[in-house]
Amino acid sequence: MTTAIDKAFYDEQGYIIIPNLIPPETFEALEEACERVIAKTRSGSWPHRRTVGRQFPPFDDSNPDSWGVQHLMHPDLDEPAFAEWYTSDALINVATNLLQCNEDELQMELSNLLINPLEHDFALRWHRDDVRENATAEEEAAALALWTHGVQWNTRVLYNVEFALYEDSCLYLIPKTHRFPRTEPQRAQSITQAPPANPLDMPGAIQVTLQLRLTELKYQAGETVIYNNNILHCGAYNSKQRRATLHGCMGDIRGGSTRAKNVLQHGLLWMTEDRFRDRLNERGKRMLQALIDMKNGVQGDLGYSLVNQT
Ligand SMILES: O=C(O)CCC(=O)C(=O)O
Ligand SMILES: [Fe+2]
Repeated sequence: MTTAIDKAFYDEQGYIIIPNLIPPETFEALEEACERVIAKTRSGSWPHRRTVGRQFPPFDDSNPDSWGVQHLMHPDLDEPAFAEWYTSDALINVATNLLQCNEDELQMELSNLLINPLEHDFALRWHRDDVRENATAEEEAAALALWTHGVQWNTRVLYNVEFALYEDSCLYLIPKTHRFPRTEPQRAQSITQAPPANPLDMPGAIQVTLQLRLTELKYQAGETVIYNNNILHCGAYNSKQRRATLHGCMGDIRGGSTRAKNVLQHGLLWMTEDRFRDRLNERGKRMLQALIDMKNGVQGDLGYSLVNQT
């Protein structure tokens, strides 16, 4: 697949929409795999999930309702479609273009799925994934300057025509805030741990909508927003609106250990096991080795990027 990627737009705005990041021949397998892991998560047989009531890692078991499935490539889920897509030409091409690196420099990171909670609407506060809300403007500027060695994505999976009307409109972000500390009004609305009543009250905020698009009489599968996850963003989850959105990230090794806390806080010990490595293709194995090297290069427990509301 050759999608023209407007890197200049991404660098300036901090996000970019890509219409078709899932190759049509792999779509069905990916969609079916999503349905199965969602069912396991909802029934309680898959314990690694994002719990309603917890905005950030560590997630716990305090609520039976979920807004995400963690660790899609975990061997215990036994769904090879996820690793196949994670290492697909489509995704790798986008990552190497936006990171301006070689394929050999890519680092495997997170592979999760965002789903709608069933019982309650839920929301995340305005945040940057790896900069705390009480950071000073100087601390923000320093953290943002380092944050150029990774891409994060939300890729909408639902394809069935009956779901064609269901958009994913959960993500809000403020373009360009991956480059600048917050303005005073933005700071005032993001210093709190509480989610906003209306995300669009935030100065400069836009709502991102991922749809199933029909162009030239063909459905474009996997509409995606790629974003710098230190852009100021939030999420609002409607329990009535079906969501199945691949949510993951990838880094490049030139970032050294800058991404370690953000990534390792999700609990990635299982990725160091041979039984995971053995299931990957050669490209996947190389990317995994980069993650393991990063993990081995950091001392002790790095803790968590953000604090949950108590
Ligand atoms: O739900 C989303 O689209 C965003 C999730 C998010 O911001 C996060 O997990 O930190
Ligand atoms: Fe986030």
